[in-house]
Amino acid sequence: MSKTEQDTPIISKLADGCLEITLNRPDRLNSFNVAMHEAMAKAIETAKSDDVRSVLITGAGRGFCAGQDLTDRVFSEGEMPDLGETLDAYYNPLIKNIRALKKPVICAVNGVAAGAGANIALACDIVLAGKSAKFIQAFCKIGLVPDSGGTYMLPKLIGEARAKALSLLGTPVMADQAKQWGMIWDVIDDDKLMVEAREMAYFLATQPTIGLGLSKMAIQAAGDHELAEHLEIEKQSQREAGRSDDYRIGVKAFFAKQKPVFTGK
Ligand code: T3D
Repeated sequence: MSKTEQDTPIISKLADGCLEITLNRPDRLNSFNVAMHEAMAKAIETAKSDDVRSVLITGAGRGFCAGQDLTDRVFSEGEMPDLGETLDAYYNPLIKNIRALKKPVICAVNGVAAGAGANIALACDIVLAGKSAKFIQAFCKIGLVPDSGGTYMLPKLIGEARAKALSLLGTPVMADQAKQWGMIWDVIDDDKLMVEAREMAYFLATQPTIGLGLSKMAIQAAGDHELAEHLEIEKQSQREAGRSDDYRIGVKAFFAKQKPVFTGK
């Protein structure tokens, strides 16, 4: 890591259509302060560009992210914080942006993911975790409520019973358990996590981006509609995908028995 990178709370690198975003405050387990939020917002803006066809989010050092930096939350007697302001300004836009990116977002959880850190990971499309990683809804330990989409995603992913127990007890969930419950996609040996996560992210950056983005959006919208209404959404999505260059490229390559070279258009 260069000297400049050491001093920057978010490292973002674009190569071959894949934007790799590294949370980089390892001494504080990559917890979020304002500077890191602002740098993250910039990285997510970059992710919206058509040049970016997949995104990989990970953390530097031994942790993924410990949520809010609590050193910024030591209040003087009588001071009454409005934590809704931070959610409005930073956490909520981040989660909405990750979900709205019309391209795959992979999260490589390289260590502990606590508080908002856990829920930022769960907002991503494909979550890979290192064997030693764990997920902690740490909010209850400090009198708060799971945010960053935690109370929305957890019941969807693992059901209400587990979501409530994790949120009320703050029990850590190890990577293997998270996979078994369907909270994440896969568990990888710690020393192979980044190799496999990059392999997946770079592969996805070569795939038909429009179709993948539409698939992501349709799946995310599924819970909001009746079947008939949702079939309409699929129809519209298929219409749009069918007009993409990559659809034509895919069909042509199929009949030519060749590997398709998708363009993301
Ligand atoms: O406030 C708002 O704006 C509302 C939004 C809230 C969103 C939230 O995320 S609230 C929840 C905040 N996060 C937490 O409550 C988690 C706090 N951290 C922990 O519980 C533990 O650190 C972990 C379970 C994550 C990891 O434990 P362990 O034993 O592996 O590491 P450690 O020794 O506790 O932490 C290592 C260092 O990181 C340590 O610093 P030191 O003693 O070496 O100088 C520790 O203080 C620091 N650290 C860890 N988490 C945070 C942190 N520093 C600031 N803020 C943190 N969240």
